[in-house]
Amino acid sequence: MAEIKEVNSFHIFSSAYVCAAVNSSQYVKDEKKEIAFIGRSNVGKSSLINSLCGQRKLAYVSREPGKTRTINYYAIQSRRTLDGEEQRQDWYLVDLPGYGFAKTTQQNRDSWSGFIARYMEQSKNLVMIGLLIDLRHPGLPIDMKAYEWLRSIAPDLQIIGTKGDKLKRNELAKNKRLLDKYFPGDAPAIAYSSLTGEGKDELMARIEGKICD
Ligand SMILES: Nc1nc2c(ncn2[C@@H]2O[C@H](COP(=O)(O)OP(=O)(O)O)[C@@H](O)[C@H]2O)c(=O)[nH]1
Ligand SMILES: [Mg+2]
Repeated sequence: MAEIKEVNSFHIFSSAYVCAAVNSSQYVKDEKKEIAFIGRSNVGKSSLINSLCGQRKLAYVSREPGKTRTINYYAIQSRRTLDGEEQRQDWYLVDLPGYGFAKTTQQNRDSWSGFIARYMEQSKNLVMIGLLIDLRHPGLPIDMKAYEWLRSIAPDLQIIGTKGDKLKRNELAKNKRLLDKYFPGDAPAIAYSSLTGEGKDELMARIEGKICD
């Protein structure tokens, strides 16, 4: 008989787009916890959000990435069964604007970091930031810079290596070790693939710890 995935484990059962904030007056402010994702444009952020939520088109994929600087909120409902009792959680997944456009000006960079910094300051219920890094390119200067900066202001940093399916097993293991070396987080890096779902259980377990405590 095929093994049945444990239905009692923590999982997302509902997700919906809420809004896109273009300035700090539009940040969502209520009592719900927030988990935010950040990374270089094209690193696989939208794909990760869709994969976590089990949806295909939840996260907006811009045809001109990097042009829209918005903070996108998704309302998430999750549940788990603990000691025979069902628990539900309401929280937000927050999609932060990508960084790393070679063509962008210093002024654009400053407005990007100001926007994110204001978000961090004002989001009292932000419990974790997922920093996405392409597993094929661990240690890019632009990611190192973002990491150094985030490390000083983020509440809890989880490094997520993306596009794991594009690497061979031994390369994957090697580059994951490099992520841990270059970007020490509050927990070890997670190797993720939105294509195969690899790393999803691990990331969900980490999110559970932040959302349910
Ligand atoms: N093979 C593979 N491709 C991916 C994965 N995640 C994202 N991509 C591809 O990378 C490109 C950028 O992804 P997207 O999620 O839009 O990146 P974003 O700009 O960070 O939101 C798209 O062509 C995706 O199909 C992954 O895990 N595996
Ligand atoms: Mg995106």
